[in-house]
Amino acid sequence: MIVLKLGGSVICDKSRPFAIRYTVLNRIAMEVARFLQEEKKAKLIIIHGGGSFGHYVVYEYFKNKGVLDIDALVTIEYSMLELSVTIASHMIAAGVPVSLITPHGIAGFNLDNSLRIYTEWIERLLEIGTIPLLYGDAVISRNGAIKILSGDVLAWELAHKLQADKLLFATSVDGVYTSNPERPGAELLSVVRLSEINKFSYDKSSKFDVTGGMFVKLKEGIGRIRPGMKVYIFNGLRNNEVYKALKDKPSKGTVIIP
Ligand code: IP8
Repeated sequence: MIVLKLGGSVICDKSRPFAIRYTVLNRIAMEVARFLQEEKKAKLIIIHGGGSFGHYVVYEYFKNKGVLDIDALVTIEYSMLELSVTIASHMIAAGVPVSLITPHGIAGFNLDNSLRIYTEWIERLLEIGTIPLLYGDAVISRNGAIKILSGDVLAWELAHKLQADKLLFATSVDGVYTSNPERPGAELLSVVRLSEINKFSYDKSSKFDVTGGMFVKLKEGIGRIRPGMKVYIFNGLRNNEVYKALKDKPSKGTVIIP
């Protein structure tokens, strides 16, 4: 089974609120469709990030109110659902039979901050041949606190719990760099060992990013990666790269190992 996480900065222009990159989305939908035509038995889950929808709304609530209240919860949920419906419609139009699942209905946090996801119906949906589509969302914890569940965390957790063979992170950069890739001297790493990630220094990926960008993507793998799970971080803005990663042949990128 494969878990594919489409980064929010791949499907959206994160420098502008509510801006979807329709051309990229179309292309990726076609690449996934091509893969599924070739690999008819493949089991795939797609997860997408908050892009300039979720991150922007959370950022605005924090800026104006300092906390996430019920109004924030339902507005974040709604804006993420809007983004996801657009992604679902492009996928379905390309022939990718996605089944859209709202994460706040099946996931939340325990009091110790561990994530709890009800996965039974995701597994059934996979078995009958649909492609479950989920996303980073606003969820609640057992004491009613409102929290942001990053799509990266969701991707790692589902890959771990459902024993995925492959976890693919399509991002807007070529992989993991030694520091923020916009800084001079940052070098692309072909392999990253999760036990060594504290060596790197990262800034947030953009002004609106509320879940921590690349560092969180890596950190959340600790304890969730298992030997034999192939984990790639690659550039989903490059043509055919999602297809190639699905086929196990990304042309450039970073392999993550325990
Ligand atoms: O972009 C964040 O998901 P991510 C989701 O995968 C929200 O970290 C609601 C900001």
